[in-house]
Amino acid sequence: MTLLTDFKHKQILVLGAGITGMSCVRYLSAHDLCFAVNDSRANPFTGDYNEQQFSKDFPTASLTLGQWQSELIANADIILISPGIDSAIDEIASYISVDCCVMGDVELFCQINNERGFDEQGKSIDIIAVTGSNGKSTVVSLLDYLAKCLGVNAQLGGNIGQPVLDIFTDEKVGTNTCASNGLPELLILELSSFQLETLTSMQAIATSVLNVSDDHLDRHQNMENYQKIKQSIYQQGKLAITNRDDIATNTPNKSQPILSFGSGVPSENQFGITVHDGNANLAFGEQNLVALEKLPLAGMHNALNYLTALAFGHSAGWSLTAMIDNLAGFTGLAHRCQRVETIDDITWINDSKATNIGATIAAINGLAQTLTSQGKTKQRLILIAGGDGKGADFTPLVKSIEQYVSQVITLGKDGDKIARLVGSVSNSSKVTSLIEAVQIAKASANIGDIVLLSPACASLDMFKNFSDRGEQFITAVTQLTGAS
Ligand code: UMA
Ligand code: ADP
Repeated sequence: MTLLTDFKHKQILVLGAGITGMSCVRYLSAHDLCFAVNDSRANPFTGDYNEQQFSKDFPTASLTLGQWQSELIANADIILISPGIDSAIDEIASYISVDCCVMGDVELFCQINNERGFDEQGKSIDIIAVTGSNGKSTVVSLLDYLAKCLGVNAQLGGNIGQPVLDIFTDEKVGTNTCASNGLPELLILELSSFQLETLTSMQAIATSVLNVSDDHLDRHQNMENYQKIKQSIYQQGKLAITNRDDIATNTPNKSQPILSFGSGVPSENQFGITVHDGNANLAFGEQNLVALEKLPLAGMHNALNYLTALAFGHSAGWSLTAMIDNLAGFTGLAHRCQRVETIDDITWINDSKATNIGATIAAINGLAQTLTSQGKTKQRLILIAGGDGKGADFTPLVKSIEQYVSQVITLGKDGDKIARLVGSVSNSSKVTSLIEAVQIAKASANIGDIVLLSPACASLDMFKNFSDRGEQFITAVTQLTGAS
């Protein structure tokens, strides 16, 4: 019996009606399956979409909003749970029956994909999968860019914002433009720790944990647990791509084939960095690939992102030369250490996507290398940070701030925590809005200084999301300083 035939006899509940939940709804509906949907939010939809439109689009599906429905949860045989929902909370966990199968959308996608691999008529989609605390979106987007340059029929999916089930839904309803048979050859998959919690059936060509630093500890309780969830990606792939600079990215399976990257000089069959005549290069074994100064993404963290993408491409059989030829064409993603255009000779950097301490440390350390001294005046780095810390311990930030930051402006739910920690090593001021933060930074910055928005926190306490925070920063900076 196929998975879908089995589903016809089951009570299916979709928990969550956000991006993921709605992709499950579209998939189930395209395959004529009956299901119910429950979201604890009164209005989980994006844009103008609403309950009336939902009823028109999916007339046979029942939709309950505003609170968890214990009866629906208790009666479900299959629960398709969205990543943002913690299935361990009492209102859900205590009602799930022992026979119920709780899975995420990526798990369902992988089960269907594996089934297609066994079926001689069908063909499964190859998968490369990336997780880690930081750099996921940059690495998968770079890989997607390279795939396009090299003529590989690939598609991005997962935490980057493109739910994977849409690939099979689009094939079913005939809207996939990707390939002649309606499917991509390769899925470049970004996975969050939330998605990995419900994933066991992926069979990827290669997987990687890019790095591990404090994040989402409000959900995963402690670092040990968080690291274990991240490392569970390795048992679901053939090749493990690991970071030599971060032992937390090692695979627990000692006999698994490994390809590694790191900031040191690479040994044979490793990716790394070499320095010749003062110039740093990306390298593979003894082979120098390209000088870092020729590539647009700055900082050691981005050098590592380049190396990871090359390692993944290599594992998929792409030519190293062809990848290197195209590497410089990828200019990065918005809200990741991007310069705001102004005319005030102060460098304003929008790094709103820095939602954890690892990203903020990478930004501070990277930008500090660009600060220079002119005569007696040394350029300074002013940091704007704070928001929802998601239970993180901010202590590791202190060293970088003490070394490189002359003033910290804090805001948001956990702004006080940061201010208390750094108060003894740097000037700090607390504000209640991003506009105020920009005003204070402008008042104290001199020509040549850098003002960095790199919050080390999620944005949801004050903004719709990290993009909204980044856009509001750009608007405030542009209004106050004038655009070029
Ligand atoms: N929520 C409720 N009640 C519900 C359902 C959700 O309160 O009934 C809350 C969640 O706790 C969460 C929010 O609503 O705060 C959104 O949760 P969701 O699971 O409905 O989110 P989706 O809209 O389906 O988007 C999810 C990912 N969101 C999360 O994991 C929180 C998106 O990643 C992802 O792009 C999308 O699926 C497609 O795969 C976003 C994210 O912030 C970018 N990810 C985190 C990160 O990168 O750090 C993990
Ligand atoms: P993710 O998808 O994992 O959140 P992004 O590529 O969106 O990663 O980048 C998020 C933040 O992390 C940005 O502030 C970016 O500058 C920073 N960053 C990117 N790559 C790395 C890395 N390899 N190590 C540390 N920080 C990084």
